[in-house]
Amino acid sequence: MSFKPSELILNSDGSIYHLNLFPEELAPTVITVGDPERVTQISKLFDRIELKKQKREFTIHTGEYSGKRITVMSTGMGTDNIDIAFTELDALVNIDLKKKEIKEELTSLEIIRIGTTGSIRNEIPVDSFLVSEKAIGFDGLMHFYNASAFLDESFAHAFIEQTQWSSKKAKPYVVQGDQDLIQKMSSSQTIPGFTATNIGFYGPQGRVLRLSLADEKMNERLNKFAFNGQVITNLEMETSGIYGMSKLLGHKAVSMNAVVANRETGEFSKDPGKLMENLIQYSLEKLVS
Ligand code: R1P
Ligand code: URA
Repeated sequence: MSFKPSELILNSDGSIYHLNLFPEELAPTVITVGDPERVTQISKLFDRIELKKQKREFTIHTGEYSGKRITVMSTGMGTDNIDIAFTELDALVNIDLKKKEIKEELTSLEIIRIGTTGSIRNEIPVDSFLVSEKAIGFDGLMHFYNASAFLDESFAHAFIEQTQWSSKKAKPYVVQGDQDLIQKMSSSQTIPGFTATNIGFYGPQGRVLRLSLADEKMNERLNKFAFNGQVITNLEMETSGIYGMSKLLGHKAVSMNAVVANRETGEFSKDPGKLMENLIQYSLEKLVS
């Protein structure tokens, strides 16, 4: 089967539509970050940089760190961008862009998100590192795909019941990260977490500035929720999409979080820049260890 031009979209030079990249420009290990400026913060630690590209929110550098070829790219904020970024990353390795056909032999990428998060638990303080073992997505992305084979339905069901989740919102979905990669990136310096991903930073994460919330008790209910001994630890905006798209496409993913805020204590990191710098250094070292 050959893809129609409207489905697999290429730029006039033959690169993939949004990422603006050619297959040979992508490394087998990909670090994704929300903030385009974080790409430079990471690639400046590389021993060499072979490529720099930028289109929309996607800033992409490919280079080498301690002998490992790595692509670092920004996705901007939210799982809507993750759908685009991950579909095109996969197309770069698993679709022959010239023949417009799926390759017979598929390649699995190693993908590491390095991002910020807000803890919803007293015992997970600001300035700590959290590795997401699982994610619960409130974003609905997985419901557009045939993902039933790996979504944890009993967990999602328990969550809906316990939190009285409104049916006006997308049905939550529960998905795991890659166990091997999680293990590789974890240590005594990291806290294991169960991450909730939502579609916004303010109302969707229970923040009130000038607008009142549809459910003022949402964060309290998230905090109280427990199933099979597991509790939700933190809130951010990409991990469920990253884990879901990776499972669908056959890639390995882990989400590394710098805890910049604690929603229980009301604290925010006094030096989020340094915290991120430390998480980047930690993650790069773990990746090549
Ligand atoms: C919100 O401030 C952003 O920060 C977190 C959230 O997931 C969202 O993208 O991640 P990044 O620091 O990677 O952007
Ligand atoms: N990123 C988020 O999405 N939420 C927070 O509270 C902090 C960082």
